Amino acid sequence: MLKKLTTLVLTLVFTLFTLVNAANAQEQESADIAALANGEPFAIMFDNANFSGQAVVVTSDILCFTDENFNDKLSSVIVQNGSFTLFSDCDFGNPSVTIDEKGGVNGGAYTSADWLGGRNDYYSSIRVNR
Ligand SMILES: [Ca+2]
Repeated sequence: MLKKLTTLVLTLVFTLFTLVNAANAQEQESADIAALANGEPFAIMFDNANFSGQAVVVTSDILCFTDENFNDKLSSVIVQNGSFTLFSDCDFGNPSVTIDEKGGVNGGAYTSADWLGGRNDYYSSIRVNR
C-alpha cells in the first residue's frame, strides 16, 4: 500500500513538473516572438556553422553559456535586431567581438567562426549593447 502511494505521489509530482516546464517553455517562446516583432534585440546562436545544431535565442544578456549547456559551442549566429558583444569568459570577461544586424556575410548572418574573430567553440557570455 505504501509503495503504491509512493508511486502515485511520484507520478503526480513528475506530471506537475512536466506541465510547469511546458508552460514555462511556451511563455518563453511567446516572449521571444514578441521581442522579435517589436524590433528589440534578437539573435539566435548555433552550435554548428551555417545555422544548424543546438540553437539558443538571445533577447537579453546571458551571463554564462553553461546555464544553456552552450559553453564553448558557438559556431554561427544570426543577429536579427540590435548589437551584441560576445565574451570569451562568463560574467562578461574579456570582450572579444561585437556583432550586429548589419555585420557578417550580410545583414547579420555570421555563418561561421571566420566572422566571429576566427574563434570557434570559444565564447561563454553575451551582452546586449544598448
Ligand atoms: Ca560548435
